[in-house]
Amino acid sequence: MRGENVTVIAVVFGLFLLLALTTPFCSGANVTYDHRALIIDGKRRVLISGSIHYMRSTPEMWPDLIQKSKDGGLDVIQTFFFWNLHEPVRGQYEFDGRKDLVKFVKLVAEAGLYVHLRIGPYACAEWNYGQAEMKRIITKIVDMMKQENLYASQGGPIILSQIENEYGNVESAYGDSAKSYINWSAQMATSLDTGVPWIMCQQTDAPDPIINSCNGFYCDQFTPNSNNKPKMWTENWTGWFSSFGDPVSYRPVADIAFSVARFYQLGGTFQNYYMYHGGTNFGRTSGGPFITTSYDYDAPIDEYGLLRQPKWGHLKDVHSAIKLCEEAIVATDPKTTSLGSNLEATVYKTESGAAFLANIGTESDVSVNFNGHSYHLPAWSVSILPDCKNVVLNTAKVNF
Ligand SMILES: *[C@@H]1O[C@H](CO)[C@@H](O)[C@H](O)[C@H]1NC(C)=O
Ligand SMILES: *[C@@H]1O[C@H](CO)[C@@H](O)[C@H](O)[C@H]1NC(C)=O
Ligand SMILES: CC(=O)N[C@H]1CO[C@H](CO)[C@@H](O)[C@@H]1O
Repeated sequence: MRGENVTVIAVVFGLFLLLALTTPFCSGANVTYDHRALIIDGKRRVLISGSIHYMRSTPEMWPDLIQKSKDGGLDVIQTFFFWNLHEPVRGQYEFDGRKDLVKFVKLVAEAGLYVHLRIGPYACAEWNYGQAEMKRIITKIVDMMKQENLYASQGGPIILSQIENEYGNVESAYGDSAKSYINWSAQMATSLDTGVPWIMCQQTDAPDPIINSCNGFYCDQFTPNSNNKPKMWTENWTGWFSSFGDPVSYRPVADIAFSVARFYQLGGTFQNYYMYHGGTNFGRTSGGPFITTSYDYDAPIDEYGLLRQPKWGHLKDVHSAIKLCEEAIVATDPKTTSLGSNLEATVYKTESGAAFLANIGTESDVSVNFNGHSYHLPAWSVSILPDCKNVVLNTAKVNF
């Protein structure tokens, strides 16, 4: 009798253990990549991402900001992890209120979006913190995400991580030691076994399997350092931060729309707005010198969480148009031909097909012939033709 009970308990316990161990993996997503795109559960994806730094808004604002991002056509929310915010004194960690990274990531998951977590730990400023400390904090944050099952491989929303940040911009100053540092960072990150790809941005020598990605106002001419890696754009600047004494920066939506359409036209499959919501530098967190407390960035969602029109709305339309081309974009490499001076036609030749017509001249509007039809292309604009024939959107025509 006793023996039987013990057996039953052991069997039940064993079943639970088996469930607990296997469930996250059964429900998890398999994120890999190839030459064309990130691959989620066997399917290449065209993804549109936007930056929201959790601590630059209040937790009360998060659900609304995330929903507005989803409504605006985003698939992914990207955020940095800010080390000095969470560990003001060595070994004393703070993850409450605006610092509640886990809560933020979970809210993004609840909205059905993915997360790109740029752990760094370097976010921006010209130094790094030494490798022992770096390994300690990266491991801590990765473990924290794993414990909450937040990686896609565990059923969570995180499909990408980032190690380091724009180190390539300063690398030449450090010679060979820079190379070994980058090799070490790549190995250390990969060894943490997150089950999702890592990227390094602005790092042309990022070692395999780390994907090197582009930051900038335009990234259409960028190519990754291996034919096995997809073309990814981690920071497309929607505006710029503000400094006391300088004019506030604005970037017209037609120009952002042009840069985004050009990126997908020329083979890109992942693009991120930096920022989609800029927010506020609370307390004494604004960087120097003379950066303002507003981190509005002229972003599609303004500092207060309100939609900035026509920016938000026009980009939403651009996202819908690009998504109509998704199947063609991920299926094949683009073929671009010249239609005249400053005029480029790109075709993704598949059964359905998709085409992009660009006028990269800044002076005049032009009429072009493509596949026997005539199209009007305003200066500095891209037309998107998901069926290779009908224009669903031209980036210069802002209908708001
Ligand atoms: C994950 O996907 C890749 C390619 O898409 C495939 O080769 C691999 O077998 C998959 N792994 C699992 C565990 O399903
Ligand atoms: C870094 O790794 C690459 C291969 O990934 C190797 O060719 C190179 O020699 C390494 N450099 C240093 C300084 O360790
Ligand atoms: C990193 C990068 O691509 N930076 C570029 C961003 O855009 C400005 C203005 O077009 C360029 O000057 C930078 O080189």
